[in-house]
Amino acid sequence: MYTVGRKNYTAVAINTASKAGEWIKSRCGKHSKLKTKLSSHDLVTEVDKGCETMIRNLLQTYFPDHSFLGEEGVEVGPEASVRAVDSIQDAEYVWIVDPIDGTTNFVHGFPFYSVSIALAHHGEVILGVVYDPVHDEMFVAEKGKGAYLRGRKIGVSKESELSNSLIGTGFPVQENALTTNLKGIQVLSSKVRNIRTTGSAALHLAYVAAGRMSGFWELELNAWDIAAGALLIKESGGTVTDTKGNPYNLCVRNVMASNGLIHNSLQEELAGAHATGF
Ligand code: 2AM
Ligand code: CA
Ligand code: CA
Ligand code: CA
Repeated sequence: MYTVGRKNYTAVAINTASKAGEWIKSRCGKHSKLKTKLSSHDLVTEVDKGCETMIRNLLQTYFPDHSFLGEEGVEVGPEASVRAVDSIQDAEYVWIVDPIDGTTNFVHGFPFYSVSIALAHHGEVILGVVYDPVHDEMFVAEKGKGAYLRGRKIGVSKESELSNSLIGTGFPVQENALTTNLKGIQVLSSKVRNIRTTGSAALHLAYVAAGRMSGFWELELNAWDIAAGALLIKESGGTVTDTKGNPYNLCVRNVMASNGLIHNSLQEELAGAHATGF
């Protein structure tokens, strides 16, 4: 358990994710107010907002001095997201929260979404929790202490060949990024065993950490989609970078994560797809 002084950050994060997850599961398919953000592909419900408020209130009860960055508290659009992440880079402690990662699935009653809660210390993620309430899977990582699922240590896959690798990605909402990613999918699909896209980036990262997939990449994500999952990847023995291979930090939007063994191959194939007009 990650403890500083007498404060047990990990226990609070797990309890908070658990409560939030139970609540969103009970509301799945029953939301009332559906709104769109940037386009009809980008949805938000009152449950996203209510869940974020619940998480924020719980965390602030325990840690009133900590900063908070949650998806629903940030103006819509990439520029505002980048500004919001910039503004918390230097905070001593900041909780980075996605109340529902996979809102489209949640809205459609497709049982695959998660709560993502990370704690960063001076810009470095030190705690990450991704909770899938449908399957009751709580993925937990603490800096330097490994990654766990239901109390058991998890590790990345040992696959070293792209051709034997199951890989995850997503369909970005922004048109340019979508066009780019479709080229990446086209190039990769003949090189890997198969590609999955589940609609929750945080769960994709958790699945790579648990060895259920060997790699994942996605474009134009935000810090709240990636932060907890990035620590899960590191602590399970994997590698997390941007799609150019630069080390992960909170500003990374084009993310690439893997078991480490296929990282270079994955990056080279994606770079090749870029070169052909990505
Ligand atoms: P969300 O469900 O929290 O919105 C699916 O490919 C991933 O893309 C999910 O993590 C999803 O998060 C995210 N996503 C959905 N709409 C997005 C948008 N407009 N910009 C960036 N990411 C988005
Ligand atoms: Ca969203
Ligand atoms: Ca998200
Ligand atoms: Ca969300």
